[in-house]
Amino acid sequence: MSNSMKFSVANMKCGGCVANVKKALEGVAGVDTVEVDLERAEATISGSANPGELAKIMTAAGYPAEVKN
Ligand SMILES: [Cu+2]
Repeated sequence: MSNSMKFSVANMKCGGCVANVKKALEGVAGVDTVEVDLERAEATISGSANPGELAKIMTAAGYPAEVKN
C-alpha cells in the first residue's frame, strides 16, 4: 500500500539541497517517489515507509523535517 506523506523541510536553500534531500531518501525501504518543493519548503513522499522515520532521515541529512497534517 502506498501513502502520500507531506513534510515541512527546513534549511533547503538551493537545488543542491533539494538533491541532497532526495539522495538521503533514495533506496530507503518503503519509499516509492519523492517530490521536493524548494519554495514551499516541502517534501511529498509516497510509499509505505513510516513518516516519523523519514523525518528523522531528512533531519539527519541536515534538513530538519516534520510531518505535516
Ligand atoms: Cu543548497
